Amino acid sequence: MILEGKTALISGGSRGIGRAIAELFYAEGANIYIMARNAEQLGKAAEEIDTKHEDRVHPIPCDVGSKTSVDEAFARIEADGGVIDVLVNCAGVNLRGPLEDMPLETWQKVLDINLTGTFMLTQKCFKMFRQKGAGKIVNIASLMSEIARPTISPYVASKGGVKMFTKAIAIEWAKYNIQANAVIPGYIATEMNTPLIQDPKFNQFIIDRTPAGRWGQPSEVAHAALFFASKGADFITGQLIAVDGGILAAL
Ligand code: GCO
Repeated sequence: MILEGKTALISGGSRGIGRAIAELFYAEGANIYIMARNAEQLGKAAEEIDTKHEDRVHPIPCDVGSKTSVDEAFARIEADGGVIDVLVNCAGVNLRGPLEDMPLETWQKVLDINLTGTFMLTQKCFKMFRQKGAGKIVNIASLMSEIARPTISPYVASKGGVKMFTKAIAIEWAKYNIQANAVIPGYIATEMNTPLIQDPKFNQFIIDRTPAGRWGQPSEVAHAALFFASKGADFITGQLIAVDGGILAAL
């Protein structure tokens, strides 16, 4: 098993892409901490992911956009004796609306969760990585790290930031045997994208513009994250893999 004996922390692990990553990492033998804001949903997800009842999935309620909450969450992980080998920054929100009317609070919230949350979790894991003499960070970026689409300006800005932050970590911590890479999911059928899937015009637009002719599945993104988390990627850092059915290649 690829992650046997490893401990992974996955933010946004109760739903969507984060959930699929947690399931795959679990199947590959990892001990897992999952974070999400909704404690009830998170607890339920942890039970469901731990299909073998091995007590290998630990729910840590956390709002990654809040420093207090992140501090508390890490205090819990430390008290639990958890030392992280692999951090997956997957917690993310997308609040849509025209740029001219975008409230500052909306901008701030998206940036706090998607970008500042990634920064805080990354920084928190440093000590643990140093303790182990190695570390892996897998950031979940987005097609919107590369291209933009109207009405999601905070999301686009945050994901552009996640891409460049990944490179910043990679070059600064390579000397510590810490690798940071990012996955670029294309259009994936998750809850976050439900409004888009349910909009017949948008749905058709995505199908027409994706060379593969369909939406992607969360599990398809998880396999790219697993590769970056694996030993096979020990000399790969600061890189991005798009899991997008060919969208970027077609531009
Ligand atoms: C949107 C979507 C985004 C994209 C994703 C593509 O509004 O465009 O909600 O979440 O699906 O980021 O990578």
